[in-house]
Amino acid sequence: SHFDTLIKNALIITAADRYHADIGIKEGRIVALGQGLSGAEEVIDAAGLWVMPGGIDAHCHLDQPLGDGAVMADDFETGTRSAACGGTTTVIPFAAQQKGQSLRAAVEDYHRRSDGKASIDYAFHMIVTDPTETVLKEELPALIREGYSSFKIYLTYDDLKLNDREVLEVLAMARREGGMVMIHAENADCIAYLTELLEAQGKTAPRYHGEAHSAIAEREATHRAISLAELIDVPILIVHVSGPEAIEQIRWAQGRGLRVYGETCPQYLMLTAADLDKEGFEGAKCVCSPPPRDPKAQEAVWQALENGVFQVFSSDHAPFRYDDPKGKKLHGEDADFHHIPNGIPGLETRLPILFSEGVLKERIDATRFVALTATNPAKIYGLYPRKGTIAIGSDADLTLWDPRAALTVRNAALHHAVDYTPYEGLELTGRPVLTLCRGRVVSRDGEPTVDPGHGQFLKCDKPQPARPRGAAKGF
Ligand code: DUC
Ligand code: ZN
Ligand code: ZN
Ligand code: ZN
Repeated sequence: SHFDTLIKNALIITAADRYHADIGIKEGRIVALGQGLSGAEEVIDAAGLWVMPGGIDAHCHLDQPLGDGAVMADDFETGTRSAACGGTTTVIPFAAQQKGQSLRAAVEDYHRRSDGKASIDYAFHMIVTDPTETVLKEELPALIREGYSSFKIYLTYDDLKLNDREVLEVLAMARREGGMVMIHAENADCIAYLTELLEAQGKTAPRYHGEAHSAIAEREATHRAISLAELIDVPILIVHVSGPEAIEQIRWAQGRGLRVYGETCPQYLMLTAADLDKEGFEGAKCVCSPPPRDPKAQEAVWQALENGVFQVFSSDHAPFRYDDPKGKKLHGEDADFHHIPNGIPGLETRLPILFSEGVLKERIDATRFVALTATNPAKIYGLYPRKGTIAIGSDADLTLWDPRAALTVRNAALHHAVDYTPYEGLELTGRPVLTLCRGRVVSRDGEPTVDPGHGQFLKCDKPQPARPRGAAKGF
């Protein structure tokens, strides 16, 4: 027959439009949008459901070996399965360079880790920690052209951070080659100073992580990243923005016409510093960097989602088990806060949280939900229009939402390998009931339906949003 799969009676919502139509799928792609379509092997009735582009989680960590002995619970199998059950059809985790390692070796390592294991499609951002002459002149330019067109750099963490001169060199290379630079913006010396001060006062509980990672340190590094990027005339994206201080810097830059993009994550909407201050060591379950702040910061993050300061909403899934000497309890339950691995899980809860708390509570509209969770990340990371929209010729990556279904978050019902969720007991409305990746159903009613290996590696184009503003300046 005409189509492999036909989705009937859909309320289609994209970043731009909302309309009723049927969706015809053949060989993994959308080949028809129209009313009264017929003739398919399989017909899915979407009456009463909202059909949106499958989510793109453009910031998550899977199977990353870490310096200090902590190990990640999720690999590409459990991580992508969990993402699929939460309505996501593409993830962009990291291929992290270790100091002294060639970037090429890092990328090959992550291909070995992911080959044949993913349920949904994936690309990689590189993490550049050692910008040697070879990396800047040869490896990065070649890899950017080969489909690894974005990478992250850090302004903090001893084993990851770049100094300002290195940042400038990296930005100049990105400008020449058309790569998208993601920046973790926190001031390393401020954090080290505050950490030592707190420790000297015996303030070592998880809650002090929040004080050491001051919003002022985040604001300063955000401003510095913006200034360095302006000097070079190259776009950047500030990742995991936690509150109003950094938001103001990004809005200021955008107001001056700079191509500065921003990303935030569910934890900055749903958690506060009070969650780091729970009984005993429980606060460790919410230790991430930057840390969750206060209710006023949550409100500022909502506003920046609503008014367009942020383009991207990602999970920053960083999977460390709680009850595990190689996880959050790496150095024991009475360990100083600064020995607790930074990061929390969230691949499967990202979309349901924003759908329930954002769309259904009318803080953002449904088209902005799609823009933040699929279309913008596809554009910013060079996957559009193959990914991130519902259009003829695009991959049939679709999430069917029941906007009336109730969903209580329970770790026991999630599919990651982490032994907790920071959102245990959270009551949400709306849930993804069917998720298709290239036309294949990858999850149904929150359960996986596909074997590992369905997911394909995606090469990313040089993103249009990474283009500099001005004419070439001879960098
Ligand atoms: N940065 C991340 O991108 N993820 C987890 C922790 C961190 O600091
Ligand atoms: Zn980071
Ligand atoms: Zn991260
Ligand atoms: Zn210490």
